[in-house]
Amino acid sequence: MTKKTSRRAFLAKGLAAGAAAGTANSAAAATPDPLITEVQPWASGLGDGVDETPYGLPIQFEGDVIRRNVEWLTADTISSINFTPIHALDGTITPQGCAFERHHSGAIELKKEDYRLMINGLVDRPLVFSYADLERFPRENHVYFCECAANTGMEWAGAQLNGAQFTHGMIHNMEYTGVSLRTILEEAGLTAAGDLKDKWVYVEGADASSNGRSIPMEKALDDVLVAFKANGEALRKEHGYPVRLVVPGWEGNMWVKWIRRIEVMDGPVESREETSKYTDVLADGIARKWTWEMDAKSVVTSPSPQSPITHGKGPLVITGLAWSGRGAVKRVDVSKDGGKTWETARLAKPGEKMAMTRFYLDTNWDGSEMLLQSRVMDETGYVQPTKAQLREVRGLNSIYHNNCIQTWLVRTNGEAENVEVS
Ligand SMILES: Nc1nc2c(c(=O)[nH]1)N[C@H]1C(S)=C(S)[C@@H](COP(=O)(O)O)O[C@H]1N2
Ligand SMILES: [Mo]
Repeated sequence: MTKKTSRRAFLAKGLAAGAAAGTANSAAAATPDPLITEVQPWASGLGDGVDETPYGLPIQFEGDVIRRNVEWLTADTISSINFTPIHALDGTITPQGCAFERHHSGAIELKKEDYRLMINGLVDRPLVFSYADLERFPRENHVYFCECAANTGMEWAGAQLNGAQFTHGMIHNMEYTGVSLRTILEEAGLTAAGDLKDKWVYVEGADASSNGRSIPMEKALDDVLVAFKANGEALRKEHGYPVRLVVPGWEGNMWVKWIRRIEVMDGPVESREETSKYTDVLADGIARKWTWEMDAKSVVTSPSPQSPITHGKGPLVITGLAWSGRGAVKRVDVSKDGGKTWETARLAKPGEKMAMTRFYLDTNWDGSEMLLQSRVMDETGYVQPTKAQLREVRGLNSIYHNNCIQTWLVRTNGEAENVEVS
């Protein structure tokens, strides 16, 4: 009850401030607005027929909501990375059309009819599945984020890329449909493997890079999915059509696309992707490995460098995304003064395990400079660290697994910039 009253009072105050600040509003009242008084072209003729776009694309005015590259990071389009426009999206589901892509040897085109998935190694009976075979197993639906371990990796040494898309856009969050890996492994039979505790699976893709990774059996039997749909439709070619692995909460590199083989083994392979890559060199030169889980992380997506404040002072919606590879997001705090004081943000929905959570701070901007930050806490009690805290433990040699608190300097004119606070 009291909550409701104070919220209404807040809105009334906010709107009054907005009207007082906005000269545009009073001008519109004095001079007739042709958008209201004149019949517009879109109202004086027919619109497009329903058959014009059998498969729809966004309207032309949304041309900003596209994947982008960082020139110096993408030498060619074969071994490539591009970024999700998180600054321009809301909610939590990433449309496939603008979701980031990371390929080690380009995106391959593989027909369903040509698709095969082999299960071999320490199984009772090695099996090969066609796509049609996979469709006959019981299916599951889950929303999960997929974050490249290199997301935010360019920010270790200092604030570098000017936009949430570039600092935090190696992530997408989709609803996957697929068969649990457990079901498929059990179909092949695991008694031959003996004690499952020390067993692993090695997963590889059908592309030339194969992107092979070792996954401990405990995870393989827990929540890993062999997925063939994302957001209700077939995977896009670039996301692994027709079938990819979904490894909830774990680094994107393990989400093998165009998955063709799963071998049950009695140890990890120690492949390229888990030794020379996706390990973290610490200050003393020793590298961490098996850093599978994505640590809890959050970022303010608006206002941000690509999404400045354009309406002046008054009511302001601060919003962003939070996620954790160890479970659900519990709480997100927002700071306007570089981490000195914090306000708890509103979660659009209660956090879900290994899925993105949208947060909002409905506030009133007085027009002064802000050092905007967000800080997530997950259900394990883990709190997102500052950059200084992370550097203290990890040094400056790292690329992967940078989950530090991000700071945007918002200027009095509403423009924002990537900065660091000490
Ligand atoms: N077969 C195969 N799987 C792959 C890759 C690849 O190059 N080949 N890239 C990996 C990396 S590093 C990441 S971050 C994710 C990215 O998935 P996406 O392209 O669907 O965003 O796929 C992973 N799976
Ligand atoms: Mo990645």
